[in-house]
Amino acid sequence: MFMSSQLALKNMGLILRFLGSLLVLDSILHCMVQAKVQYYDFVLKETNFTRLCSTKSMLTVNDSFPGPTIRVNKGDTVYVNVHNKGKYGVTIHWHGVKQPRNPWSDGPENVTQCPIPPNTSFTQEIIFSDEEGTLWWHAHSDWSRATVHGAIVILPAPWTTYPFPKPYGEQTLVLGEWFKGDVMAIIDEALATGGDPNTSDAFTINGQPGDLYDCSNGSTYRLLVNYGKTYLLRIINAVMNEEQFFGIANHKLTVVGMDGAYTKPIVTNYIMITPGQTMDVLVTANQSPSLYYIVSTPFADTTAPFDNTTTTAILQYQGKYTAPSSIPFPTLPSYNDKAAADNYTKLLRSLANKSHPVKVPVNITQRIFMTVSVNQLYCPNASCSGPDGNRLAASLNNISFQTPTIDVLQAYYGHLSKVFSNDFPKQPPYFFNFTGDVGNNTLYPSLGTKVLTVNYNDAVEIVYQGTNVGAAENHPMHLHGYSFYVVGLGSGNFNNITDPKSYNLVDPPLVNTIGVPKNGWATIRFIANNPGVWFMHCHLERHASWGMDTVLVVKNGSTRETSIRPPPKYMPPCSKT
Ligand SMILES: *[C@@H]1O[C@H](CO)[C@@H](O)[C@H](O)[C@H]1NC(C)=O
Ligand SMILES: *[C@@H]1O[C@H](CO)[C@@H](O)[C@H](O)[C@H]1NC(C)=O
Ligand SMILES: *[C@@H]1O[C@H](CO)[C@@H](O)[C@H](O)[C@H]1NC(C)=O
Ligand SMILES: *[C@@H]1O[C@H](CO)[C@@H](O)[C@H](O)[C@H]1NC(C)=O
Ligand SMILES: *[C@@H]1O[C@H](CO)[C@@H](O)[C@H](O)[C@H]1NC(C)=O
Ligand SMILES: *[C@@H]1O[C@H](CO)[C@@H](O)[C@H](O)[C@H]1NC(C)=O
Ligand SMILES: *[C@@H]1O[C@H](CO)[C@@H](O)[C@H](O)[C@H]1NC(C)=O
Ligand SMILES: *[C@@H]1O[C@H](CO)[C@@H](O)[C@H](O)[C@H]1NC(C)=O
Ligand SMILES: *[C@@H]1O[C@H](CO)[C@@H](O)[C@H](O)[C@H]1NC(C)=O
Ligand SMILES: *[C@@H]1O[C@H](CO)[C@@H](O)[C@H](O)[C@H]1NC(C)=O
Ligand SMILES: *[C@@H]1O[C@H](CO)[C@@H](O)[C@H](O)[C@H]1NC(C)=O
Ligand SMILES: *[C@@H]1O[C@H](CO)[C@@H](O)[C@H](O)[C@H]1NC(C)=O
Ligand SMILES: [Cu+2]
Repeated sequence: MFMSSQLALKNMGLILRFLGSLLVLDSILHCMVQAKVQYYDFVLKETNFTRLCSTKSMLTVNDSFPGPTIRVNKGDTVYVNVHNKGKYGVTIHWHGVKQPRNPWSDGPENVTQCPIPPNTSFTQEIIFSDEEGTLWWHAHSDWSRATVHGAIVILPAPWTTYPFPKPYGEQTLVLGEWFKGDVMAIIDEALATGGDPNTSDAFTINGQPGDLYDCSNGSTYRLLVNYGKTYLLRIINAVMNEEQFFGIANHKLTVVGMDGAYTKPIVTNYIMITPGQTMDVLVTANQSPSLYYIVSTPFADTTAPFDNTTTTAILQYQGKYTAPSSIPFPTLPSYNDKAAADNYTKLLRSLANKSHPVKVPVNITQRIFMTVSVNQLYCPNASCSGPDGNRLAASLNNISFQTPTIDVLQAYYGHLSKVFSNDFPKQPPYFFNFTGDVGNNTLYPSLGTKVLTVNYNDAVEIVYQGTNVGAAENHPMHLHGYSFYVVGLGSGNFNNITDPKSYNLVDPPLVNTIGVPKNGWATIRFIANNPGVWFMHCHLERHASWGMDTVLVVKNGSTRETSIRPPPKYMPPCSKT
């Protein structure tokens, strides 16, 4: 493939030289490498699946779990016509795709669109720009993303290649979560009682729980490899509520990319990957030909209930050998090993070389300090199932996000009042020892649909401060419409004098989701050069459901090219309530 395209390039060179006197070379070359347009149809419908000895009907795209992969080259545009043949309204989000000027196709329910009603369809235009590597798509309404998700593979642009030797093969590994019950019923029940949602019954790798669960060992996912070859594994964490440690027995992992951008290679025995993140990993099949376990276990540094089970797949060498009496199993950090998780996260760096330059904003024009908390709301007569008969909630800067019934984008673009307010604060209501003995400080948040507005081209810095209010844990914060540089991470309260001195402004990782350490902080920076309405939220689904969300509105610049595009002819309607 690579050889032949190199040859093609050489021949092209000759032809172009020949034509050179007649035509402008530049414009031919431009046409030749012009981005492709692709069309996909996604059919959402209920299908029966059997796992863990029982069968249930669940919503998937084209009867597959995980769903179909979208494969593009960098810079392509894809139209996906989403046909909803399910029972309820759904939306689809293209996670990590920046969608320049085009929030209309981004997807979060009642933020950029209302749900696609059953028996209707909605065509979304997915505009790729500088992303290269692995991203994914998932439903963005209620908890439907548990079963409605799939990979997005972004290959290098034509006639360019990876910043590492071309792997012999590549494979996507989607980490998922299996609930025996109906996921929509589970979140509905939790929101009705105010308590914790039921935990899942298994994790999965490419839809299969693996050898450690009942009725599962016959269908464990197997990754076939040839001795001596190197493979690119595109790992996607599509789990709902738990971060994951991942490793392969006896094999080193070399991390080369994350969230659709390249990283400096990290050689490691394990990775920690949060829901929402993707990691591209090279693995060389250089051990004795045999079978080796590929394992994913939860990282959950919390007192909240979580699924404490382990999913496995098998790395299987091709060829003749005697199968081992027991398959080697990797040693992964224990479920609450915060140090192991933080150590790994701190290793991440942008590739930052000549062909992959880094431009970290330094002259900050918008400074935001944002507390990230799990909270409670009073229930009449202490009648809820949360602590002290309260209802569990969550907040950013002490505001628990209330989802509107008309999408924020439509309201912003059409100047509708009373859908949202513009007063999301740039600081919490007051400062206290956020990560110590917090007492009742900000235990009870206020409610609102408040958005954070910045100007076009603002240099934005956000310090996320994890708090010990409610239940402290690692929070994977995700921003739509952007990738951002993570310039610093630390434990305890952020110190605005000393901590900025340790910022990495040289090669910080460029990501769309960052795990804010439990009772710690993370600082991100980006240039607000994508006008639109962009959701920001914790990617632990129960926290997002409880209100750990807000919306970033980036105003238009002064020209058409720096302004939000006009809406498509059709958007799914919001129901009159
Ligand atoms: C999904 O199914 C529809 C109908 O069978 C088909 O036309 C479409 O190509 C499929 N899409 C993908 C991505 O496989
Ligand atoms: C799906 O599974 C349910 C429960 O096992 C069963 O009643 C139903 O007939 C199945 N539907 C199809 C289309 O197979
Ligand atoms: C969708 O259309 C099918 C077939 O016409 C019909 O049976 C079903 O009730 C419709 N669903 C909804 C929610 O309207
Ligand atoms: C949640 O778990 C409880 C206890 O196992 C069970 O009774 C309940 O039916 C489950 N809820 C749902 C929606 O599956
Ligand atoms: C799965 O496990 C069962 C029970 O331990 C065992 O009898 C069976 O051989 C296993 N099947 C496979 C494919 O490993
Ligand atoms: C989780 O599982 C591990 C290994 O089986 C066990 O050591 C640990 O106690 C469990 N933790 C919780 C909170 O259930
Ligand atoms: C984390 O990194 C520190 C400093 O390099 C090291 O001392 C510690 O052993 C590491 N902890 C784990 C669990 O890897
Ligand atoms: C940042 O601002 C300072 C002072 O206005 C200016 O001298 C410097 O060139 C700016 N740096 C960048 C990278 O824009
Ligand atoms: C979104 O808005 C619709 C009405 O347009 C409403 O039915 C739905 O419940 C809202 N979704 C959420 C999560 O609040
Ligand atoms: C905050 O609380 C922690 C834990 O109790 C304590 O170690 C720390 O000294 C406190 N910090 C301040 C500034 O009081
Ligand atoms: C927190 O507030 C509740 C209700 O106001 C009160 O009963 C409780 O004593 C307070 N706890 C602390 C530690 O202040
Ligand atoms: C620095 O942090 C303190 C609280 O620790 C706060 O009062 C002060 O306003 C902050 N300064 C800036 C410039 O953000
Ligand atoms: Cu969270």
